[in-house]
Amino acid sequence: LNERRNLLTAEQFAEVILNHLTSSQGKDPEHASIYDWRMALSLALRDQVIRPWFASTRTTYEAEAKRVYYLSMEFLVGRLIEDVATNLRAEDVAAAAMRSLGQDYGQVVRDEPDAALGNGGLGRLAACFMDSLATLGIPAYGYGIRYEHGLFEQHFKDGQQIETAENWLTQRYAWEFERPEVRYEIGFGGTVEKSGQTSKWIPAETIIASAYDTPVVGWNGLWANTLRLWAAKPVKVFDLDSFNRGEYLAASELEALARTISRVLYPDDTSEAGKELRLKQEYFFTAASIKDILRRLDSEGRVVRDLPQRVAIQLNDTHPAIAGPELVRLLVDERKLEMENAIDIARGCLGYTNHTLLPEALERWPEPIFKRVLPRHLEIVREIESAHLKASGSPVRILEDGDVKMGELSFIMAHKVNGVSALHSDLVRETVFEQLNRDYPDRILNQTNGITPRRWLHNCNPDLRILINDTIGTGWPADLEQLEKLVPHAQDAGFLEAFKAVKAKNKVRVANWLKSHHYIAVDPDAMFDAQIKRIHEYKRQLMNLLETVALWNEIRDNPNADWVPRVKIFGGKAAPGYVVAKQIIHLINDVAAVINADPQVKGLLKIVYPENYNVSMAELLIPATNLSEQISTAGNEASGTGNMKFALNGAPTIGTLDGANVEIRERVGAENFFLFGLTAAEVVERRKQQNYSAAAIAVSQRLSRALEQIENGVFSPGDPDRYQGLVQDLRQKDYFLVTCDFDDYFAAQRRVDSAYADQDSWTRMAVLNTARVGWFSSDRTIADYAKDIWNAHSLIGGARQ
Ligand code: 26Q
Repeated sequence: LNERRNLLTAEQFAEVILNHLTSSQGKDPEHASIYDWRMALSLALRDQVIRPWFASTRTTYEAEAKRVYYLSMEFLVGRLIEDVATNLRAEDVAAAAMRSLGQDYGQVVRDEPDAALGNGGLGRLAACFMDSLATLGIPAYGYGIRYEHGLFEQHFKDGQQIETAENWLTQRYAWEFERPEVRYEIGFGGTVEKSGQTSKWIPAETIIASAYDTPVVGWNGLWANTLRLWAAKPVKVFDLDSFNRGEYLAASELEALARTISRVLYPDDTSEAGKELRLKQEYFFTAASIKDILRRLDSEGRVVRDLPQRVAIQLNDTHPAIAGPELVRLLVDERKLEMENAIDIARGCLGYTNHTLLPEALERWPEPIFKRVLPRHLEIVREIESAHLKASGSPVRILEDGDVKMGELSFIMAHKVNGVSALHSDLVRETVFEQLNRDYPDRILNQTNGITPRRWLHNCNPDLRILINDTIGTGWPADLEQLEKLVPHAQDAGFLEAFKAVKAKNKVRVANWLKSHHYIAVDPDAMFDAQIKRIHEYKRQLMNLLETVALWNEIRDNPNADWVPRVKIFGGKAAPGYVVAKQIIHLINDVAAVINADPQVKGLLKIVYPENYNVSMAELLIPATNLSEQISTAGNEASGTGNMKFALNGAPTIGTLDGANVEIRERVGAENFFLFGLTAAEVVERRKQQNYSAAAIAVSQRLSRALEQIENGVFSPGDPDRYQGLVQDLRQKDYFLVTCDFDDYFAAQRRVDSAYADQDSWTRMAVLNTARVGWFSSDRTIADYAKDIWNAHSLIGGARQ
């Protein structure tokens, strides 16, 4: 183990840091800024990753092992200093070295901006998977886009969301290696030339995909894989022999187009009607990745027939779905395979993960746009469709109503299709892909999501880490189900006290941060109740807020009752074009302003909504949370992963039977989970009824009152009509059944109050949540993908030590 890890002493490491400060940053200690110190520390850590990185490449080559390629439009990585330091088991050495240099390690760690190349769950899942692939020692590459601007920064102005461009690359990114020699030409548009049986695509425009590699080191530093992100650059030297002579656009236009492609992450986490630039982004990074995969295959002396045996390509949703047609195009047009043979080979490599059933989130591209950008690929999609129709007799088409349907394309081009929780996978079988599931009955399987325990417990909750280490030993970060050894300690008063003390300390940390960074005072003894995630109607932040208003009313009506003090924490961004989500943000802030200023509920109820929720904020808030809000309308949240992070850090859930909540509840025990709400099947039935929301409102005094207050301007006195539309929609439509689940939710919250009042039993519940959610480690998820989808193997024996 230590052979590869090869730890330095703190003294030696300080030397390496100092060398980087001078040689890489060009600063002496007297003139160095915190940025300089951070770069020096990061580069010194990066140095330590190189040896396992090279060794992993060599081992993979020598073992002739199958490689996994994870294609994703998003990698929501967050900060890396602590991640790398702990995976190398060098955190003490790094902290001591910085201290010896007169630097505050923690402050330097927090100076690192988040790499926010993702919107939310899907992007963060990709980052957790990269961590687990490296920890398990599975040879893998992540492929994505090196956006110049990650997810926008959120500010509140008069309670409303304002977006500004995120700018992580104004500072140098310490972890990446630019690979100017790894470049591919990527074409767009143009025509298809036919001669006899053969076709050749003559693109009208060409840009360069240029690689940037970040090593991803696993637990114990035993293995490192590569995250390869593509940046778009203009073609400097245009090869007139390879491309249509003189057909290219003016050089300035080419340059503008090129730079635009990797400029910015689309901030929507449900697709909106076909934007050409988005399709170009998708093709850009997918085509570059496929070319890279084939070049590696060639360089190892393999032939394309070997592909399925050598290469597993996983599509993170449909965003890289063009991988299928692109691979087929290269095999047919350039390597002269028969079309049907090429399709079969491509399918042998491809897996597709579905992350949503929401109809508006299923990608479709209008044929005219698709044809304009990718004319040859449209022909190939037709060939894929014919082969599918012929082989299966299925009535399902890829091209329908003038659109190219990327879900159907992905399904048909993949040998395995998976959902991300048991419930979601069932719904995938029963709804969107019902017919295709009949046509290809063994194709759909489930892979319940997971989270990396290194970032989401070991690193973000150091005091709980220490308590667990002292109680059950240190094996759990690489084998999370060992947390079950905590179960007997849920009966041990001393352990419960210590567990409660950790949570209390984490709450004080958050209270101090809210005070210093957001000028908000909260009582760390109050219950911290958190709903942190993207703002979406189906996630029902509005229902949480209505419950808050109802509770406010109740407290004012009975000021002398035994209320359990609560802090309601909201966090999350709305897509800039999502009008209703932005109204919900505005309303949360408006309600917060009124309730937080009301002396009658002072010390009993407070709303906090810190702006610009991101991965680092999650790492701060989750360890300090008592109650996890997972309240989506059943059947809509594919899995959720925040639900797992909260449970792991000792926050019981109040939630619906949606996504992975179902499996979390099964594992932690029904008595340790606050269940409410309609089931997915009941949701379907309820939607068939007439005026269900009016009926629900009519029978609920509490709800009626809260709705009236909002629509009459109690929370927007200067603009009393502000929320009429929002409330009208609840009264008349309420597609996500906020009104129908409200009373049950309110009642569940009061059960939470009673349970929380008994602190010993509450802490026992919290401990049992931590102890029983080990299965939701992304190591388990990745091991199952490797076995059931990829047929890929670990090349290290001893990850679990
Ligand atoms: C597509 C086309 C055009 C523009 C944007 C998009 C787009 C971008 C991001 C569509 C969807 C997304 C992200 C979806 C997402 O994060 N889904 C979440 O995935 C998690 C991991 O599986 C689940 O836990 C969540 O339940 C699911 O909502």
